[in-house]
Amino acid sequence: MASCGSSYFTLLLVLILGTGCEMSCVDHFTYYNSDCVLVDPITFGTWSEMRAYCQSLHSEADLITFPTLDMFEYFVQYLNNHEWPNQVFWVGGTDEGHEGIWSYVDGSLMAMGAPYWALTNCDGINIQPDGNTQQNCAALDGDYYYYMTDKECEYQHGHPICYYD
Ligand SMILES: [Ca+2]
Ligand SMILES: [Ca+2]
Repeated sequence: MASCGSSYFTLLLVLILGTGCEMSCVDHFTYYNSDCVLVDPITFGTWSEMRAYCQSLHSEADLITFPTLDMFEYFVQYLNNHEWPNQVFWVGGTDEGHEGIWSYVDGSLMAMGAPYWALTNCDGINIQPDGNTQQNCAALDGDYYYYMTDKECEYQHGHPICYYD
């Protein structure tokens, strides 16, 4: 008969293994909280191409969305902490077809203004998005310290941040 100690140990082991199973991410994805994320600085293309790329990797994957400020700030800091040259990473947000109303690919509205969107100049007045109908896709742009910008959806050198939960 098992002692209290070994029962406790077995329970602990089950909990750990159980959590491990829930948290397994497909290839190349890593954990963010209990979800799976892939920041890919190698693959690049237009917003639509990179969205399709994410969707091809896992049935529930899509370009990343930021339901919380904590999550947004985590990824801004993550990108700024890398020593790669300034790059553009696509976010799953757009105002295509409904100019000025920015929504995520899951249908939720994007938060506007600071601290999400980048300042265009140092004057602290002009803030992204600033591209009107010319720029309808959201990105984290190294030229703006990886804060949010609107870019031309057809810009061909955006990298994907894929995400699923
Ligand atoms: Ca626009
Ligand atoms: Ca812009």
